[in-house]
Amino acid sequence: MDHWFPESISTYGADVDGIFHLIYWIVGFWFVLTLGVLLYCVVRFRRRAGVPASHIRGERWRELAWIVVPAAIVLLLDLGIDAAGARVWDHVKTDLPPGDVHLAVTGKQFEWLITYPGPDAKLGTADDFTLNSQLHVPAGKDVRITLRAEDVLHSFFLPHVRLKQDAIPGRTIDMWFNATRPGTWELACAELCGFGHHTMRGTFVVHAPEEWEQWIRSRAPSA
Ligand SMILES: [Cu+2]
Repeated sequence: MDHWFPESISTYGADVDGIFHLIYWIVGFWFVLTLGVLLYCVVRFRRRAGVPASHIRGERWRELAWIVVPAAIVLLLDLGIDAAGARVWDHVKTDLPPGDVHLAVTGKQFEWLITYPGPDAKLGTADDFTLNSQLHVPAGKDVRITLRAEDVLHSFFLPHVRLKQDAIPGRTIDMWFNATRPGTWELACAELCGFGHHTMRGTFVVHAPEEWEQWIRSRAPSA
């Protein structure tokens, strides 16, 4: 079933996919089961010539059990999904590591402004530089991104990393990921943000660690 998804290249990608599959199989099982029972009853108890309908008076406790027992099972399964989901949510969205590399990203109509710290690895200094919709990171490092929006809602989306975060005007939101596989992937805006929304598709390059320093130095403004 993994062919539904783009390749996963982040440390937590498999955890996020695991939650999807957990929900998929639980909901899928109940869907098939309930529709199966329904179809069975439709066929088994259909009207037939010469067979009179039987009169059933009903039994309160048995009927209650039909409702209460499946409801309890579904509730327990839901609590299981919540517990598993909360574990992954905390790891991805709540317990942010400080980050080996820190970038600032601003979404605006219609591009991502991505500010890099330059060779000194510090944001807010003279060697910072900004690129349009080109996200570069080193492989195997915790990347921390401070996200803002300049005008309307956008959504910063790295499908291969399994990271999606809304960018909200007036708010500063931190997020993180660790991309393990070098290559060129996709950066997208996942919130319909206006007429040029589709042009917010950018490139996302994961550099091998030894290439990274060199890349940062080659792009930094010469002092
Ligand atoms: Cu957008």
